[in-house]
Amino acid sequence: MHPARFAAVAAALTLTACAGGGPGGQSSRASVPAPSEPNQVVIYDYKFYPPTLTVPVGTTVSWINHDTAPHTATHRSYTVEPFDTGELPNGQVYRHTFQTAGSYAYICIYHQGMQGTIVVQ
Ligand SMILES: [Cu+2]
Repeated sequence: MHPARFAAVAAALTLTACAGGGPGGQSSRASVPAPSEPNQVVIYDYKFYPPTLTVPVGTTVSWINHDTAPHTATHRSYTVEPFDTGELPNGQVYRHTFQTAGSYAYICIYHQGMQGTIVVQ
């Protein structure tokens, strides 16, 4: 339909990818927004970035939602390190401090193809 428009979008994606992680992360950017704090998982375009985050014991990990759709980061466990952001609206941040080493897989309960893992060591 509009090949010029597609070309422009592709060029913008390439440029922002090459530019790397600058400050800010405004919504006009075509690439994944930069984290707003250390050890943060960015929820963007129905994915968790990075999909696997490795941190030392005692680290506070946060999730921020940059999609207009609400998401969750949910790890159901009756024993070790349960966490659940609940419904996380756009722009909201949830934090969890990991006290136990392990590998914690989590999903978005609304979009179960969204999967991430926090590795605590
Ligand atoms: Cu989701």
